[in-house]
Amino acid sequence: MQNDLDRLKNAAALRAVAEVEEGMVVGLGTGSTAEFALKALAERVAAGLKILGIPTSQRTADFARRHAIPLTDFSAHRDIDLTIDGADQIELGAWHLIKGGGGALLREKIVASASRRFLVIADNTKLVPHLGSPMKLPVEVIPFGHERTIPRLEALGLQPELRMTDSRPFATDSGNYILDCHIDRIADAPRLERDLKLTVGVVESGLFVDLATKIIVAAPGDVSVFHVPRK
Ligand code: A5P
Repeated sequence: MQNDLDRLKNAAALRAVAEVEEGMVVGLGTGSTAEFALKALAERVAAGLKILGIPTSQRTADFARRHAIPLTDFSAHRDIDLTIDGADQIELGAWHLIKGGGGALLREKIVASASRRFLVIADNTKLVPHLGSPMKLPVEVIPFGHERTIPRLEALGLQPELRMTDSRPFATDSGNYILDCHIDRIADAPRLERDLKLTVGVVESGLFVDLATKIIVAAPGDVSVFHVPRK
């Protein structure tokens, strides 16, 4: 049974999957919204559509295999035609994103950056005037010396907290840790992204700046599509 939020996620997902065409290499996102897109894509594949998917996480790879979506990787295809993924927050107007609530931000960013078109799908609760609290910014860090990375992030105005699962640090698909960083309001996302990229110990941040090319947001009774020109 779908609840109201699921219906919105599904509506956004269906709108995005309608853009997938025969022969495409498709980036497959991670998370509950992306899984609605995977199910819709699987139905089109079962009906004869020929595509190849590049998953953004082990979880998505497993889901895609269970739903008979054929997979490929960067050794065979360096460029992705179109990627469909969710987001934790979407900044209205600037269209920067926070991603990584599911811990897949590193592969998600590699896949999004390799994509000609990056479609972000969400329900309208994800749309915010400014990125930041109450959503924390996930930052993937190397486990070695992460205790030293924490104060470097604090110096950038963040309040990092090591993500835990079953009383142990959460490990990403690449074996790294996640620091979930509280910040009241991200006033300048491109600058924070640059600062994070220059921080020793940081692998990747969950800030997705100037990556989305289309934002699809479902609200009750209405799906809005925002086109974002690439800079
Ligand atoms: C996974 O790491 C995330 O970037 C997800 O895309 C994001 O957390 C959105 O997930 P939901 O669609 O489950 O809200």
